[in-house]
Amino acid sequence: MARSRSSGWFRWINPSYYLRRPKRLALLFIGFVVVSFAVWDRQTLVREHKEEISKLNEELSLLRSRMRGSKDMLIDESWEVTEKSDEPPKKIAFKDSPVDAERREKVKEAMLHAWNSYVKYAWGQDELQPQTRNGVDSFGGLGATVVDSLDTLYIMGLHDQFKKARDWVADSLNFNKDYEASVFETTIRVVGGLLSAYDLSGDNMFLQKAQDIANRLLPAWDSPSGIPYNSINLAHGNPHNFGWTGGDSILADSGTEQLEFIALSQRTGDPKYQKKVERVIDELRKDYPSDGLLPIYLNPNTGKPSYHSTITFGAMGDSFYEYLLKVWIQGNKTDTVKRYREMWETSMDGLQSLVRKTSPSSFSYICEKNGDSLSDKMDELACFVPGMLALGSSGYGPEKGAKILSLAEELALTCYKFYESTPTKLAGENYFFRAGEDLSVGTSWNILRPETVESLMYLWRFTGNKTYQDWGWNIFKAFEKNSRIDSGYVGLRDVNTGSKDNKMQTFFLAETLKYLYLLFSPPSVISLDEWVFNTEAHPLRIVPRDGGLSRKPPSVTKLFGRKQGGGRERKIWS
Ligand code: DMJ
Repeated sequence: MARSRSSGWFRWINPSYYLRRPKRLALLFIGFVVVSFAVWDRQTLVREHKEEISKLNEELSLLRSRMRGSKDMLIDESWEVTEKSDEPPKKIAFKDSPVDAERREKVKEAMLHAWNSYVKYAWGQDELQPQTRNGVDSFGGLGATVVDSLDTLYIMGLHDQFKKARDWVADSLNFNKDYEASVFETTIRVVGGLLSAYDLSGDNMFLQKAQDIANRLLPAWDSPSGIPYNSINLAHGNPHNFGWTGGDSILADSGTEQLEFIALSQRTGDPKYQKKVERVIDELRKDYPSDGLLPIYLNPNTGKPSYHSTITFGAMGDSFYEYLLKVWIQGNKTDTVKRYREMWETSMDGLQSLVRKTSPSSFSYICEKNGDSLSDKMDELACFVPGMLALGSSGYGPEKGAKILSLAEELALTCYKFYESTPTKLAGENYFFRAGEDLSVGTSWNILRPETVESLMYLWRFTGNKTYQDWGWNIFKAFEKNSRIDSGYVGLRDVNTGSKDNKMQTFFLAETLKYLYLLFSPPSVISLDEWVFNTEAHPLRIVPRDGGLSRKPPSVTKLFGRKQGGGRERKIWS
């Protein structure tokens, strides 16, 4: 006999069964809630666990990279590193040493000499001409040396000098100049310098000044494509491109304002700066080449690259690639900025296709590319690449990260050879690589550029290998020997003969001396976890990108006590 539906198993899924038995209904509901919670909780745990594993892997990759070739590594005894991937690594710390302290004091003294010479002979003007002992306004009279030096003075603990520079900015810096300014140079030196001074000191005056000059630059982005025109009159606007580019915009000049303008939006609460500069990257991303390599000219009307022009990591290309990585870092490496990292990784694959080795010594170098052909030429400017690769290496998985760091180390060696191979031990502006000759100087001037010591600073921080400090020290000694004169520092017209030019470039104070100083300082001084350097070596504090725009940076750090030149970071307000 067939069992009735209500007496068989079917009654358990019949709603009327429960309506007649409310207690069972309640029990069933409670059971449902408990099971749902358990499932949700489990899934959350799994997700968190995965995130944790990915973080640990990143850290592991970094630590493994640091262990490679590290006989000279400065690992504090209280820290341990393990080779086994199943053992969680512990953090590396670097020891300060008397040698480091002595070296950074020497660099600080060099900064004082450069600064005092500028104050004495060129105060308030853009650049010092040390041989003729006068100043020259090569950036429209914006006190470029003062603004570019602010953060270096601060970081080195040169407080009186910083105060003098600060007061000049507050009282005398006037941007209302009938001058055709380079949007790129003005952004990286002036906007970057002022923002960095603001982040370090917390003095609101710097932020107001940065906003003033940025407002004057902003119409440069009003092109049909959003790719900026590279020159603008500071008093009257009227953006345009330099005549010598045939109306095109330059890649580096168009893609090297993102850090500064995003930082400005974060600090003022006004999104207009960020919008302009992010549109540039979004425009370039639409048709991004599969090798990530863009030529140096862009059409501001169509937003398209001019593919007949050169592809290079040197002049006019360089910092576009640098900023893809650094905007990702500035944005806390979140999903919001993931596209920057993706573009950067694509470009780094492209970069590897340009790497060749010299003969007979197998030094790695980066070629330039014209159409389909590679030319065996590399600018010293491209020597920022090893530092950039080191900085970006930890964002890869362990294997790729190690490979990228290894390439960084190979390229850094080549850049050091640029210096070591000349009679003055200072690098020329560019190099050619002919079979059987390794490397030979092309353009033979040296204008006190920072790129190689910048890379040495990153490599030392990421590998702990003291060799990079020693190389930096050798370069510093060569500057002291060849470029230092009684009235400042000059470049060389020719690194073979040592004949001198008549200019103390502002980036010597902003970058070269700062990176050298940091090369001999503990990594906690301007920690790379908290700061990101713009391309003129101005550190910008990393703040939450999506956590609301703040008027003040979240905390400001006083790096050194008044008297000493070294030590731990100390918060002065937060
Ligand atoms: C600096 O102004 C910047 O580093 C820029 O990115 C490249 N050129 C100089 C230094 O050489």
